[in-house]
Amino acid sequence: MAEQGYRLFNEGENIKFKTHQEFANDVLIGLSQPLKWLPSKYIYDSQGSRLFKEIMELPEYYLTRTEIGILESKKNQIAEQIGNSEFNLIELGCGDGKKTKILIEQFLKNDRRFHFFPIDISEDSISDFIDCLRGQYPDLRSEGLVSDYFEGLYWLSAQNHRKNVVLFLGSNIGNFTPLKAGVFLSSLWKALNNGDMVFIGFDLRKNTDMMVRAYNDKKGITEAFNKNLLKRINRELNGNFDLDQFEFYATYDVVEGAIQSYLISKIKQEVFIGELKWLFSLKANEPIHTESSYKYLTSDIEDMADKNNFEIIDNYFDPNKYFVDSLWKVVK
Ligand code: AVJ
Repeated sequence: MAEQGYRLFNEGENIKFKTHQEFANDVLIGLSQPLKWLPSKYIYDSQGSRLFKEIMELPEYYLTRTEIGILESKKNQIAEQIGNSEFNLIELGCGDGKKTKILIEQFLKNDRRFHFFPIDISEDSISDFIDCLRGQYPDLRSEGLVSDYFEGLYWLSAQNHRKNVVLFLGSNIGNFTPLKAGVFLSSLWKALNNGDMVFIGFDLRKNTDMMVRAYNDKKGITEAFNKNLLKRINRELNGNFDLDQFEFYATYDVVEGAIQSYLISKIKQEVFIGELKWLFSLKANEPIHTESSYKYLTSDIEDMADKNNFEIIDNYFDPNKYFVDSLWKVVK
């Protein structure tokens, strides 16, 4: 196992250069469309991740608090459903770890034999997360994988034949369009073995006001979080966006079942992106789409599991049915 507690994939390849080129490319493509858009995954640089941590603590942002409540009250049941054999606990993306720690502590308490592998493309996030876990749980066997989700999963399956339990918490799946969520789930199924499990968090459809408020907090943290996309383009691609000339707007699309977030140009303006040597125009009141956060019906979740050959083992709801953590088994 690597000394520093994590394993780097793509060694020899310049991953930072590649990520930078992809960012430049995606910005050029997105902002060239008739309906301009930017991929939300680029919000999460160090500043964006810090802002997201603040969002998780906001009174309006019910998601994190609700999921923590579910994990706290169902952790015993969840541990039982996962079964008694030795397993790999794999987390896709490392959040702040608060939720993961609830499960890890439960498994340690029950003397379960497991190895923890967080997978994330950011070396800094993995390194911080592993340091924190090793400090807090000296008995935990853990190794971070700095890689693409699927690259990490395939590597793990080739390393050992333990059962895999994959965590994808926080309704992170909600950033994918239904089409992309389908591609993601079928890739996940392919990368796993018969009997492996996935544990996925879904934010459920509910009162529209409550959902809209969660993405329009009073302190303006969500606005800063979305605007971080422009800030990042300014810093990394030498852009000259004036953040004050954009209005943040997040609305619930009842038909799509998604919160759609936008940055709307307040004025007719031109923006120059130095690295792309590109000057482009925005009309007054023209939107840039920055994020979709899908909300689900329980029937959507059943359909997604069904379609992709997963069997639902159990659904863990909070008392208000705001959120669900769904435990699925791979059927091959
Ligand atoms: C991390 C994707 C689950 O969509 O609710 C929070 C991100 N965006 N506030 C979400 C987010 C605005 C969040 N996810």
